Amino acid sequence: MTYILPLPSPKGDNEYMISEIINLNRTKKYTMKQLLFAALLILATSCTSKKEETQSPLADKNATKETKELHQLLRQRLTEGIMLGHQDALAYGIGWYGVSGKSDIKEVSGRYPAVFGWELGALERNSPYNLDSVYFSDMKKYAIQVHEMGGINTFSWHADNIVTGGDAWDCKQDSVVRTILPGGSNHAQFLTWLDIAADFFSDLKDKEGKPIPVLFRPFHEHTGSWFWWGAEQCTPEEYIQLWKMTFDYLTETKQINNLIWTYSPASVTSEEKYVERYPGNEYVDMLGFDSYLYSTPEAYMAELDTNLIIVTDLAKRWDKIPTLSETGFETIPVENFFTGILWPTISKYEISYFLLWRNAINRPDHFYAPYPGHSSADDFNKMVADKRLIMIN
Ligand code: BMA
Repeated sequence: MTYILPLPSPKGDNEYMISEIINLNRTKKYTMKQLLFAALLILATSCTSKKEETQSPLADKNATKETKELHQLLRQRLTEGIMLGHQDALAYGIGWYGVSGKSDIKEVSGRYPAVFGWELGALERNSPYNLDSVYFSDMKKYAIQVHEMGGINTFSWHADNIVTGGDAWDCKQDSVVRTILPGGSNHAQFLTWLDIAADFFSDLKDKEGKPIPVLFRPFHEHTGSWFWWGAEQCTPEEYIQLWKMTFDYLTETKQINNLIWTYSPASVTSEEKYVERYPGNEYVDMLGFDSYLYSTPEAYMAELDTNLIIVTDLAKRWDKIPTLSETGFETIPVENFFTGILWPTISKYEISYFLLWRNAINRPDHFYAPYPGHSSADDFNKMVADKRLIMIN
């Protein structure tokens, strides 16, 4: 005897998964045995998904309620649009530094970015300000301000080379990571650096004294070889150990449970390369990559496509959140960069945000967002008029 099985309504991934497994279609006929098997499978899968729903979707199983809520918001926003981000947006811009409420993007468009990038480099040496001259005391205030206005903070960390005392770009020798890992000569000292970072993160509190949830993007662009944690500076195993050690130390030993962990290699050419140094789904929440226009628009667009396909595919499979964690074209020397190159490429994908790098006050030709009077300002405003682009009023 055969039965016609109706196609499940396209709701959850579960149903898609089941339909893939039992190869359903509207007209195919099934035997009683096949139907029983399918029913059992549906039952088993729905039990699993119920169990998963009650568990934290975050890598940090002790993530605070607010961190889980931010994660949920990030997930939901994926279907609504893409958030615009800018590094150091409130700290300085072209021709100004530390003016309360000011932001180059706000000056140009009338709105703030939705994502604000901040940089921790130099925190580890107890400097009062970071390597881009932003006082950490101010950075904390900005991050709290961002949270209060409904924005999202993300932190990178160009930490110094612990072996030479040089900066993050000091790659003269290739054993820095090894010396930091357990048993290594700099392990204990590196943990004191993590203590300092933990203190910083635990100072980010809202008015009620609750920790503000933020994205953390350590050891980024590691598929390149320009930082001491880069591809030629350590093995994949060492990198993975470095990440896991940092994660475990901050989340467990230091109980810093307000971080959403963002994996962010430089752009790659294949999924295999993307995952080669991936610490694992239990250690990561967001899948990002950094990509800049360095050569031709065509090459950049192709690079974006390749990597956006990789992160969105993996994110679907692994239930992670995809993002373009850094991007831009230094000095924006073409007038249609935003509407002719960047936005048409990235808006084809469901990604969380894209972050334009900083408008440096200390390096004249180092800026990635327009400022009033810049030739790309009109083009930028055309881009941000798209309803799928999310900013803050
Ligand atoms: C780089 C440059 C540097 C800066 C560093 C950390 O991309 O912008 O000038 O010090 O990031 O923010």
